[in-house]
Amino acid sequence: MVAGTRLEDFLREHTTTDISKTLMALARACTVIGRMVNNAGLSDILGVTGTTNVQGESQQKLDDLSNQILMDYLTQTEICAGYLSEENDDIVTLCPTGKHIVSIDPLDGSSNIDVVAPIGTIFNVVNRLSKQGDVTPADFLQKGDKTICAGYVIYGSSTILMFSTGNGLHGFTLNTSDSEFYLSHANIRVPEKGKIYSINQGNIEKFDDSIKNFLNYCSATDKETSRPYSLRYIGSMVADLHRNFLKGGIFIYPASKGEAKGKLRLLYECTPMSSLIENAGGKSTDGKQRILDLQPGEVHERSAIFIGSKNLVDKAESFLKN
Ligand code: P6P
Repeated sequence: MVAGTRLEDFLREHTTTDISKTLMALARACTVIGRMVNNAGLSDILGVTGTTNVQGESQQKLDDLSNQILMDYLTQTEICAGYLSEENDDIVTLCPTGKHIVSIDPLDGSSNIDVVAPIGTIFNVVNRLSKQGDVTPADFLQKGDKTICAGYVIYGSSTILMFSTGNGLHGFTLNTSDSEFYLSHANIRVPEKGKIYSINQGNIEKFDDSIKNFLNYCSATDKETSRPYSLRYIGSMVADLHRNFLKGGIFIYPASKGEAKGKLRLLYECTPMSSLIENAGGKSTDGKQRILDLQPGEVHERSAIFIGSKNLVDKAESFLKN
């Protein structure tokens, strides 16, 4: 793998034509979204549309626009049969004769748009189970192990596409002068011994005692294990996980009082990130089970998540068992 390889050339060499078409459509859609995000402050698209999504969250105008752009680009591939999005109440059939099922969070962390914190698009691709015609819920309710391609695009100080098709985790950086993505991070391996923990500490009173005990472990002084670890939490899953992928660490969004299965969505947040972390040598569970082994029951289902460096996920789980 040669640094600087153009995305389209990399995909031609390392994956199938169908996955290449779906990934290129996602990359081109996210290039358009990235430009909108970078210019959000300049045009009257900040603020809310006055509508709310299935999560009951006020929809930022960029959420809506990003969702529509992704559907348009994926429809043009004629490969993408079905589409599930945090911004749509129900599943959508895009191409009745297509093969791929795409689950997406079009603009994760969008509440950070106005404060210019990094945000991103998260996606997961599986093959449809139904033969053709309208997609069915069963096409989407597949275990994460069936993922054929997962990834995200982070819109930050640079725009980076990170993805895996099952053979390692690779990062491509957008060259804004020619709008092409170039290989910048080949075969990423998440450091096994992380020293960063990411969690919304403000919710500590809602956490189970075992989580509180693990947080005390992270903040205790112990030279041998390089503690205290550093608490880093941006409140944007893509940004927190991108840092932890590169530097090591653990991201936790646990179940808590009032959020029985945590906040994050299984099919288009937890599953794609878990597929990526495992392809980079890390680990991801719901505290008990491997995320990619979970059987989804409904498309907007939530899951607790403990994801990152293997040693830290193992350590966190050891507290949960006590
Ligand atoms: P909290 C953003 O709204 C998001 O879905 C993730 O990107 C992020 O990790 C999480 O929610 C933050 O949630 O409850 O800590 O604000």
